[in-house]
This record gives sequence, structure tokens and C-alpha cells, in this order.
Amino acid sequence: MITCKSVPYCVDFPVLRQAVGEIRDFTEGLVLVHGGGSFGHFEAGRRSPLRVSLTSASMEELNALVIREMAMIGIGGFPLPGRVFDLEKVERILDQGLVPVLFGDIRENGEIISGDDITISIAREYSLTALFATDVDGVLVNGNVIPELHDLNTLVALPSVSYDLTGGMKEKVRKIFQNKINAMIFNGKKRGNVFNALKGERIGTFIKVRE
Ligand code: IP8
Repeated sequence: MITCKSVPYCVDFPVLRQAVGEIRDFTEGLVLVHGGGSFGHFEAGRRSPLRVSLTSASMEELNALVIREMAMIGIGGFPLPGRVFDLEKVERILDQGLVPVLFGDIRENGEIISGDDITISIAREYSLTALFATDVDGVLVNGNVIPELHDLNTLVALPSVSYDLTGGMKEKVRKIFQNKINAMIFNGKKRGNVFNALKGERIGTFIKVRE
């Protein structure tokens, strides 16, 4: 959502600034995770001997841009690359009064680490509702947003986006059910949505797996 999907290395700065502005009132205990967008997915999808190097560099670059935008409005973020993520590190950053900013990543062996997996594991560990700010209005079936989803059967063929290597919406929903967490998937580009989601409002699709 914070990158222009079809343009490599392009940040959607208006959307990034809007989202960062909307988290300002909720930074205590907040953990942010961003995906690869047209940075990591672009590099990881190229057949190049430098794939691993450039993918990791592109993700560090995107992460630095996010942290800098946060700093511009006084929010202290701290990077936590997916390849070194563990819960203890997340807690150490939080204990310093900083917002951990994790990101999808690549390992030395070329394996991709998805931001969704990181988000889901944090939500599972602390029994939280995972909030997914995306560039679509929620889980769409025949063009309509499903407000609440309780089982996987409602899910029909959902399109995946061009160089999104980690599976798009369908995969996200499958993993949410598999890990038995509650989650909300909404359009993070629409003004007010990030704020309202953090406030606890229901927008987009709420996936209710647990009571
Ligand atoms: O966008 C993948 O993270 P995702 C990160 O959360 C890379 O799937 C390096 C492509």
C-alpha cells in the first residue's frame, strides 16, 4: 500500500505520510510491519546473481524511508529486519519507547520472509487482532467486500498481483485461518482508515476465527 505497486522503487509518499500521521495517537505498544511492495518484490522476482543482495538492500531502503517519515512527525521508529526477527527483540525495542518497524525480507539462502507471516506470528503470540492495511477495500467476492468472514469456504478465486511473490490476498486469508487469529483487512490508502482501525472500528473485512 505504501509503494506504487507497478513502478519499481516508487514510494507513494502521500499515502505513506497519511498513514504515518494516522498512527501518531497510537504509538504506545504499537508494532508496525511492512511488506516488500515494488521494492522487495521487484528485486526478488528478477533473475540475477545479485538477487539476494539487491532484495535485502531494497527492503532496508524502503524501511529507512518509513522510519524517516515517522521521525519527521516525531514518532521514534526502530528497524527490525525479518531475517533477524524474534519476539524478544520486539519487546526490547518497545521497552525503549520506540515503535518496532519490521519488514518482509530475504535470507542469505534466497528464502523470502513474508511480512504477513511476521504479523501473524506476533498476533498469535500475544492474542491480538492483526490489522492489515492493504490497497483494496477488504476481502472481495464478486467485487463486493465481505464484512465478516468465519470460514475459508466463503473464499473463491481471488486474484494475486503481478510480482507479489508471497501469494496476495488469498494466501493472507489462508494463513490467518491456519494460525487461528482474528484479523482485519482494510484499505489503508483511504483517509481515516488506519486511524479508525487502530481505534477499534470495524472496516473492510473482519476475520473472526476466535471469540
Ligand atoms: O510483501 C516480502 O514481504 P511481503 C518481502 O509481506 C520481499 O510478502 C523481500 C519480497
